[in-house]
Amino acid sequence: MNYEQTLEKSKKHNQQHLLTFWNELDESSREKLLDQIGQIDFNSLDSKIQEYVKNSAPTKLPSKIEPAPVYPAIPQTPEHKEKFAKAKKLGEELLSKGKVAAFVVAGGQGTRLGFDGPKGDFKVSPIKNKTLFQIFAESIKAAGIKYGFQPHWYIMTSPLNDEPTRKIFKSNNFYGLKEQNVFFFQQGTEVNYSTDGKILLAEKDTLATSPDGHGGSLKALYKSGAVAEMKKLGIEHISYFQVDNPLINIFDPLFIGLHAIDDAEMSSKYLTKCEPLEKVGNFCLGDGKVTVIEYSDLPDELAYKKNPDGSLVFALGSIAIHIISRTFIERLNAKGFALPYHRAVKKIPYVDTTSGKIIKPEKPNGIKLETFVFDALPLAKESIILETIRSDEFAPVKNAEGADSPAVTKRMMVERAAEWLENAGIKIPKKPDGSIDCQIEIAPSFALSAEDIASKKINLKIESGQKVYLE
Ligand code: UD2
Repeated sequence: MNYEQTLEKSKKHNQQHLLTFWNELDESSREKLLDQIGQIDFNSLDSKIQEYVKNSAPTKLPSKIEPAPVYPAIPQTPEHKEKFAKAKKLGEELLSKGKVAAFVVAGGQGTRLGFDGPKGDFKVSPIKNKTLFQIFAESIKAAGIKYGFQPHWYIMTSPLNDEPTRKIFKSNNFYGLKEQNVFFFQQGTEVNYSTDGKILLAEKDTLATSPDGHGGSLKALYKSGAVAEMKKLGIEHISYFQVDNPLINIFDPLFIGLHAIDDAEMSSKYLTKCEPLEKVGNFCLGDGKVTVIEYSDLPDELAYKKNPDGSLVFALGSIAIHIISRTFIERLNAKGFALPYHRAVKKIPYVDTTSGKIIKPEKPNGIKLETFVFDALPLAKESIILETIRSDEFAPVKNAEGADSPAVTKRMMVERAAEWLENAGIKIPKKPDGSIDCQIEIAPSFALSAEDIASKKINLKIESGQKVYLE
């Protein structure tokens, strides 16, 4: 679109303020601005603003919300026992044939942690101070060796952190992975709005934008060519995880196998919530479909609802661990699909179109729209949910202090390592209150699971206060 066409389109949709500074801009700034405005989908803009930007009503919930069926972590019936054994074997086979890729969403900003830089570069391991990226990379490499395949890792960044993320990998020699097996791609962005539905300018020639949420990964995987590459490589399943959780079991044969045996398109792991309002999504059956309702959207009466035995009816916490079939992403993108937007009221710096000055607001002044990956679950023809155990697989680093802080994550890393060793008969020194009286860090190259340790028959004596690093 040229200037006249852009002005006309913008006027038609009440966004002509975007061209306020046209006369002040040089040729390249003008081109840049026209290009950005040209990327706006004006056909859907008005309804999007009406439905999501101006409308602060809570997210629409399904009319019927029921607990979702799940697989427990430990099979309880003979049928399940048999199925789990088969699934695990199948998962191992799929892994050894290189049919599964790792995929981390790392486009977020990590604002709550107060860490300046890509969150994956945050140092978190208790003894060696390894970063999240290093722990994931070492786990991926170790799984490749364990199951005998060439592991591929897909990393989604955003325009905010793409360059620094790539640099970090380069300067760390890809943490021992093959450079050609690590595929970076950027997620999309969404423009930001004032509360009355005007798109904000970040600069006189630049629209205010932000990453489009981890739901954007389902489009970005496709658009970036990652999915096409996977197809060429024979990769069928994608192991999706978040950048903040160093305990993630990236290549879990049981989970992969159950997903494959049940012909699922998108599967999830859950853990039992530790309290009704824990800040994790809730797996439910929404109008008969597996659905996640975010903690902030689940009505209190459901969050607190109890079974006769006192347990929570809606106790299935979503921890953002999924297996996604490659063909599911292909199917969604070939037909075109849209995930619902979630609205966040934020402080967004903007250019005041009257004064031309950049305003850095002290209070939230605008709207960012994001999509969430779990909103794709109801679009899947089949979807399974497998229980995982918190101490085994979930210790996200989110806040600088308190719950989900680095201190908690480090402690949980030590506790998991201690439990794995204890299971293998190694004595762990404890304080009188039962807490662990030593530091232990297990490198992924040494073991990826309790089973790995048990099979090693190690002989180890740990003294109180000792630091033990196993690699
Ligand atoms: C997420 C889930 C929550 C629970 C929890 C577990 C949502 C809305 N909630 O909460 O239900 O599962 O995690 O830890 O997801 N990211 C991107 N691009 C974006 C935004 C986020 O890549 O545009 C990545 C981000 O880098 C991180 C992950 O998505 O790896 C989660 O983002 P978050 O920290 O904002 O999610 P949180 O803690 O609100």
